[in-house]
Amino acid sequence: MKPDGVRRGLVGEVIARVETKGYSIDALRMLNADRALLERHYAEHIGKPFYEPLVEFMMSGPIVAIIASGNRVIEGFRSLAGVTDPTVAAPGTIRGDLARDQGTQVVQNIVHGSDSPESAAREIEIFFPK
Ligand code: DAT
Ligand code: MG
Repeated sequence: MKPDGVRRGLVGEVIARVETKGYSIDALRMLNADRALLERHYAEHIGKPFYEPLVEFMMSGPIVAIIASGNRVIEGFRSLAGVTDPTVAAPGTIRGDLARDQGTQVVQNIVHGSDSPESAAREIEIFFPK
């Protein structure tokens, strides 16, 4: 969960959607991400025009890192989340129901979701270091 979701009191709502879908919540951690952590997390976006606003936004308040599990959970969570742009994310999705364009340089869209088993493993290591 990104800072906008936490600020708006939507942590419970998002977790409920994940649990209601049938996935398990295996770990939860609230934290304030720093630049070094976000540089690792968003390495693929370094150099893009929205990278710096994205990092600033992600440092603007606490976030909640969650490990969820279940068959095809990566695909299933991305479906629950909806597409990146909340204006066009389908109603019924987290982004479609709970977010909108705020006129900011970076899209504020409540949640991040890993996009492959490899990125999930990498991101779990970043947010839940051994
Ligand atoms: P997603 O979060 O749907 O996986 P992404 O990995 O392409 O999307 O981008 C990461 C975040 O960066 C995204 O949630 C919001 C922001 N973002 C992506 N593309 C953007 C754009 N064209 N303009 C502004 N912000 C953008
Ligand atoms: Mg992504």
